[in-house]
Amino acid sequence: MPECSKRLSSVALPARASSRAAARAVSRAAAAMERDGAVVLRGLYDPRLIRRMRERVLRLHEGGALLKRGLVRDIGGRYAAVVPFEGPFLSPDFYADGRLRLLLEALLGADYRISSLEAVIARPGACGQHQHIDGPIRFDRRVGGRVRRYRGDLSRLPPYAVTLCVPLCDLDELNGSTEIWAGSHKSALRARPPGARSVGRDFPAARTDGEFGQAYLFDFRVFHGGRPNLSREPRPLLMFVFTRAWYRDPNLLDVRSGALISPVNWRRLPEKHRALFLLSPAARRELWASRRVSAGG
Ligand SMILES: O=C(O)CCC(=O)C(=O)O
Ligand SMILES: [Fe+2]
Repeated sequence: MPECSKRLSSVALPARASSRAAARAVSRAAAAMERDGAVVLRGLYDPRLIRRMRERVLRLHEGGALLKRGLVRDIGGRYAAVVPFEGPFLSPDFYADGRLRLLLEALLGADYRISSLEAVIARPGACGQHQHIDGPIRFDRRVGGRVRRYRGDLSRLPPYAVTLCVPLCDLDELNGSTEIWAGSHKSALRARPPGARSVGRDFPAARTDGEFGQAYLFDFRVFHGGRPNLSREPRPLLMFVFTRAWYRDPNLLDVRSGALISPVNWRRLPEKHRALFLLSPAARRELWASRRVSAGG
């Protein structure tokens, strides 16, 4: 494991999105995302809101429903499960905070979407996660029975997906934060992606330890991995993924959607926020639905 030699930039967000100070903080955060592929955000959410989200996630975890109904992956004592937009997660302060919207628009364009909301629970004893990126884009083809890899360099592309991590507890040495190799997002889409050893050599590893209330945002292309949970408590972390409107997260290809909202709650969403949820099944139009159509009409 490489030495942890770097701290990520940490940006304090002022209370009001419409202030000059907010615009400056957002542009500092966007610059850190460009340079490091990750940034720590302070003051994004009211700790009371995070506490309500923590209670809900832990209740779903302890009762078993999170694992049973929402499971997306479960590896080495760490599982990720979809969390529906209900209760505290339905608060616009959570999904459409004005400062967050400004930052996401600066990274992903004005028509970005919510791709998924997951909780990642690292159980006591969970292993360290292998170093990975969350969603590569590849343009392989098969020609004459042989796979042809795309040889071009895509490393200068702007971001197409980002994850906002909201720890639902303090993160420390013992319970395991997310380790992020700062700056490595620029290398992930090279014609030849780097291996773990060269990522460890070329980019400093930064941890995201911090007190309850901080959040961190990272580019899908940055190399990262969850650290082991050596404590006696589960470590709950929200991973809230936003994407450009056209991008589909390969981690979700075998589940119906990672952005779940009931039809009733969808109809109750403020009109101005509905487009954020267009990837959820409740928002999608049915065409030729559930009716057998005979050729004769
Ligand atoms: O558990 C963590 O800290 C990170 C999890 C993660 O990167 C993932 O599940 O893709
Ligand atoms: Fe990941």
